[in-house]
Amino acid sequence: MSPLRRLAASCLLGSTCLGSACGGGGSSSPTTPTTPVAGALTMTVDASGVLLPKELVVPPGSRVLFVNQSSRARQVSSDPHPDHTDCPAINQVGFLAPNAVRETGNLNITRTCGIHDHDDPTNANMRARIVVR
Ligand SMILES: [Cu+2]
Repeated sequence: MSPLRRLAASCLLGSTCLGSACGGGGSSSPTTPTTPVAGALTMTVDASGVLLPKELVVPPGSRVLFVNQSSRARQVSSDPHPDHTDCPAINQVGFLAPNAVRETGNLNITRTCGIHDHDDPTNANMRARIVVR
């Protein structure tokens, strides 16, 4: 069996198909996924209303998917509240209905981007940050 075929076979059988062996996860890919994929740059509001992870480190030029698994709508915004000027690309997510998935713009500037729910700005559960570096 060729090495290539063995790779393919192990990917079908194994649970470790997220590594470089199976490709497709290249950071240079310009494709924009429409559904969250394991290993993708994703932040999720879980069912209990907690935005996770609390810190996500991404390279410049990245986009991050926001997924709302909670039962109420969110207004995903860059810090500082209420001006939202630190990382305007995050404001592109904006209104996020329950079960909605939306994407930031390109996070081109290396800096730390605080995130909050503009409709609930003091809710610590909805605070997190993206570190662009
Ligand atoms: Cu705000």
